[in-house]
Amino acid sequence: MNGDLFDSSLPPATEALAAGAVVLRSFAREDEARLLNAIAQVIAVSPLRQMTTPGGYRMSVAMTNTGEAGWVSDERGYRYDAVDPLTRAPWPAMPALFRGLAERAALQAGFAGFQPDACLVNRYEPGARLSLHHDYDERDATAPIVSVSLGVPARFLWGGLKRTDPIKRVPLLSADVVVWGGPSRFVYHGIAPLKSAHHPLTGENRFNLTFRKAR
Ligand code: MD3
Ligand code: FE
Repeated sequence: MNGDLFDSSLPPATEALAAGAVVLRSFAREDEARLLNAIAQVIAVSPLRQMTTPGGYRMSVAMTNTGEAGWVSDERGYRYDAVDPLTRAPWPAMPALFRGLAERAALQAGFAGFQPDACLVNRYEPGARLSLHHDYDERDATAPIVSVSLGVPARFLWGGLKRTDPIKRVPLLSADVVVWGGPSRFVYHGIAPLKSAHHPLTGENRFNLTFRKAR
């Protein structure tokens, strides 16, 4: 029973979601509190803000960035910019803790040498959602995207390469890390409206970090 060297009753450390997509459950557990502290420091410099889509809608998710490049959206479109349009200063430098976690997660998923230059910070309050989209503003299509979930659980919506492909729902819990590369890099995805819940470190909120190689 318990004498097995590899106890098959334990959940796998890495679980393949689809080709190129790997879930590392609880991968950020030991860093959770420090990651949230680092997020607070980033927000003190480049505040969270609800951006406007090119179609004129105000996003329910509040965002900021760290790194040499930051993702921005306004009525002119989506792009990466070295300067925060709100502060007119460069985005805060990517904390070493962020970078190290992203590199280790990518390596574990089979992407050695991942060097993110952008980290988008998303904050979900109850009811906030991210509608179905795909991320194709990044120049290097061979680099994966690494995402880190913190706080209140979310339901990740996982589609296919076409907007009309069927959608799976995958729970993402605090400290879960997902690496999206290869054929999964350009799938449609989103986050269902956040349910009211409480997390000891984030209260009602969920934070998500996405590490990208933007340029
Ligand atoms: C799959 N963020 O910032 S993380 C985004 O939880 C974004 O805030 C969501 O989608 C969030 O663009 C989902 C998971 C994620 C992020 C980027 C992906 C999955 C992805 C890019 C390609 C494929
Ligand atoms: Fe996305």
